[in-house]
Amino acid sequence: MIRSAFLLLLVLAAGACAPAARRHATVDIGIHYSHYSITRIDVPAGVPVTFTIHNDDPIDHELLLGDPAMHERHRTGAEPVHAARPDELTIPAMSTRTTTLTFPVAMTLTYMCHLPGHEAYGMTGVLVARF
Ligand SMILES: [Cu+2]
Repeated sequence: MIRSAFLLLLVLAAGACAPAARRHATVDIGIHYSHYSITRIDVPAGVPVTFTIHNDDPIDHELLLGDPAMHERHRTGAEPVHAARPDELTIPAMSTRTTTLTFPVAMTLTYMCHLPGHEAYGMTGVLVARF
């Protein structure tokens, strides 16, 4: 009886120690004076991560997340607005957008705004997903 109670406590303790962040993570990003509020984001891999991006500027911005090849395509791309893909967002002036992404493996990506001059001005950051 004592032994089974001990095992039950172990099971309960294991459940209590499972971090909530492993089931779903959230990230808040501000945009002000054409800069992201954070330039490095660490997220857990393998769970949904919801990003909420607030644009406090009176002009539109973007948050495009991807690898170097993806960013190179967008530097010379012709899409004026991004709305159809969860990793490519246009955040209109004075507004908030949310998106949820799951990173299936450990990876390092960059995010940036590809509106003319914004990357060079510093609208870029690094996202690291790992288990
Ligand atoms: Cu921008």
